[in-house]
Amino acid sequence: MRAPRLLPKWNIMKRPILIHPDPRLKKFCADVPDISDELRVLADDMLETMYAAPGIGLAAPQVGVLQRLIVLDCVKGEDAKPRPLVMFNPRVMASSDEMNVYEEGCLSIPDQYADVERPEAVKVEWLDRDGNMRDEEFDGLWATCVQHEIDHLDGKLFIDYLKPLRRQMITRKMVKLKKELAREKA
Ligand code: K1U
Ligand code: ZN
Repeated sequence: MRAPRLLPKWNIMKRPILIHPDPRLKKFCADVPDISDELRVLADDMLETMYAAPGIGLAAPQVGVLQRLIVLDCVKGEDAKPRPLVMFNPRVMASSDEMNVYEEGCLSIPDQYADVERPEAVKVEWLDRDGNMRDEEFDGLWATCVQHEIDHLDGKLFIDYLKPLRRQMITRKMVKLKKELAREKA
């Protein structure tokens, strides 16, 4: 299944989303030592930014914060009840042997999609916004999304799974897009 066209609405974003290539998207992020009110505000801002984009996930480095925080909500359908998840220091504790291919997109790589193979199901452990340890097993789109977001915390993008030529082509397109956006802003 292909995700809808991704062109973030720059002017109404609570936190602007960094576009690849950007050195901050390649950095390994540090664990969050304590969950402060400032981090809870960041998590709320990230959820607002994700829903506005629209997207199904967002990682802190995508808004320029190099800490281990992700948000996601993969509930499908406009009438369905949202399920916003905030995960501090998320860790994959176990992965299924069974694999799944999904055509992924990324809010930091607008309008580019590619098939990526990942474990079909993962067990993830994290700290919630109140500092409680949580764990859950995810499958399907939730599993794909949580793995994509945790990759962001390790400085890894979905294009890093592609052959070098395809990755270079996408990167060149993004360099061009960033130049166009900078010209529009000037
Ligand atoms: O991390 C990100 O950049 C967010 C990304 C998450 C993701 C998408 C697809 C597979 C794995 C992870 C997105 O949300 S891209 C937007 C998107 O997929 C979507 C947007 C609106 C409705 C449905 C999907
Ligand atoms: Zn992404």
